[in-house]
Amino acid sequence: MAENTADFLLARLREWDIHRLYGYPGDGINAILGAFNRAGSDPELIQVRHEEMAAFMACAHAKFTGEVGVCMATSGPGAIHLLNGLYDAKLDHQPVVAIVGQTARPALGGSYQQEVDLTTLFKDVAHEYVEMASSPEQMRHLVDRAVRIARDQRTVTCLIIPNDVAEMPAVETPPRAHGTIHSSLGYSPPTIVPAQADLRKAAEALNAGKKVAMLVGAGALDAANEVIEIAELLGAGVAKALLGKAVLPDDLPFVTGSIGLLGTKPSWDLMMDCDTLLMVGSSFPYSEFLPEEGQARGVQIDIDGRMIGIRYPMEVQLVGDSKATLRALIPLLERKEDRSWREQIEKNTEKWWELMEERALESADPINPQRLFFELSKRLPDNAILSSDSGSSANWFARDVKIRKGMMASLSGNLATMGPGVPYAIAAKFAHPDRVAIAMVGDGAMQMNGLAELITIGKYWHRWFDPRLVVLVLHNDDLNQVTWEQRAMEGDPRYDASQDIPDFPYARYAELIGLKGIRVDHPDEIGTAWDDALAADRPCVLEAITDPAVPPLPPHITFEQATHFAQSILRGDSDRRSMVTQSLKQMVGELIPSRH
Ligand SMILES: Cc1ncc(C[n+]2csc(CCOP(=O)(O)OP(=O)(O)O)c2C)c(N)n1
Ligand SMILES: [Mg+2]
Repeated sequence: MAENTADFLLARLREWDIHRLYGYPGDGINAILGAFNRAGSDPELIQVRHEEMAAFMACAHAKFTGEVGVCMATSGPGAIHLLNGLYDAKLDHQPVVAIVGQTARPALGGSYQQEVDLTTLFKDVAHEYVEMASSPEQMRHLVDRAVRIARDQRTVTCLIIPNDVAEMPAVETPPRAHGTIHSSLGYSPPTIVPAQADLRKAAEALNAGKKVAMLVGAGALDAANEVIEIAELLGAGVAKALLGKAVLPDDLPFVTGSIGLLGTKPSWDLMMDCDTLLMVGSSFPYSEFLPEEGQARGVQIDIDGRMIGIRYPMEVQLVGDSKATLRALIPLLERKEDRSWREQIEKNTEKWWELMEERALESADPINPQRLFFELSKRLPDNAILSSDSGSSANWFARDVKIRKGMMASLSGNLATMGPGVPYAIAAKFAHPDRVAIAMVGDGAMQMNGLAELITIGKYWHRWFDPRLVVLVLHNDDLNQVTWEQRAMEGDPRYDASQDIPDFPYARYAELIGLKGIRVDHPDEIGTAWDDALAADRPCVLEAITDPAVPPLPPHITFEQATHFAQSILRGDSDRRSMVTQSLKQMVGELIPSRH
């Protein structure tokens, strides 16, 4: 029997198979912390440096396990700190429960210290379910509903628990009386398959096409075999949205890699030339990278009816599980005998990887960032879990990292917030302590929060069966992604006041707190640096001094972008000389036929 309501809260979470929460203390949740103390280590509380990190970790837990992630913070400031990480989870459709404290009930409404209207604050991010406990009888159904709704809706839910309610004696079973709720544990997701008539319509469109393009996203992560089988039948190429990077390995010849601004040329060609588009589990947003309206017949599969038919006018819209729906489609599809489209895609893709290698091996001052990702690809340990931050690293992660079967990879896809790189890797280690985690992070993101979270790594790494967690830091003293956006989108020169960031010794700092630190400033050292980082007996910060003048080029350059680029030079960009040299070097490979 649980002692008080806080003990019962933890007991109920345990019954839901939740054994780890990420959080930070405060007097709004002291009763819950007391219950943690009594609970031993089940559930365990992982203490972060900032509540936003706890929310990122809960989100990453969901992404890397498929389970519900849980984070916890105190009332007022702690609760407010969670928000950005919770939006990351909400926008990427991850089930996360946030548990926050609140001022004791007798003081509510009294402008009491740290009193914030939390129901209103969380009403947007947790709009599917945000509730405050005002009596112990509610605790059972509040937990049951918060967890179940998070899973069923793949979203964020929130429980607000005033500290005095948490201290009250538990009521595990509410009295059978008018005005009480009698809830239960458990949730099994249904398998949703569209109606046969709709599947037949989809098959008719796909069978009629001569040039089929597939685009897969995070919704297809457990449907790799089906995606491959259908791509084989249809002679299709497959492009991957950023969150779907791990759907298919990059060593398959018909996988054209990522799509969009961070995407590849063969993905661009695939979309521009196709006559049929099959989109599976993706809400990839940029229409200019999809076929023109009317160019292709569209078939879309998504588990969420709200996400159907909003990116491209789709002829057949199938609401269903990607795996089950693709499985049901397979018997209706005819194998395309003419393989010339497929052969063209494979040729384009092969050429692209050659170009990637050429670009990566171009010299820079001192290190060309692409070289780091190119060298990493060759050395990626089996089953590695990769995370990227938002910044130029996301470009190289998307384009240059050759992912293999069995790996996982994620980033903040839809919110595209800075900051998740390191916390995602930490959550990966807690969820899979026997796998290597690798975070790819800019120096701006390290200074924003990554450096502080290295302290969390320092606190916990001894617990991990395999202690290897590598944080690659792109040290370019620049907020580079935005610097290039200022040039290419606005035609503005680099605005030094907003873009320069302070120099900092990332590797030395890692050593100072007991981690391994490696600093590289010469391209010839990169291979050995990765070997050492991946062979280390503890987490490692691999700090690479990279050249901010290497452009994260989109897969094709529009006339408008080229004009803006020229304008930014004419308007006196502080880095214009090296930026022009590097841009030319990077584009040469595309203009001159491959040397291979
Ligand atoms: C919280 C947040 N603030 C600002 C941005 C806008 N932003 C996107 S990338 C970026 C620069 C990141 O710089 P850094 O981490 O140094 O990576 P780099 O691009 O230099 O490799 C900025 C400011 C954002 N996405 N999220
Ligand atoms: Mg930077």
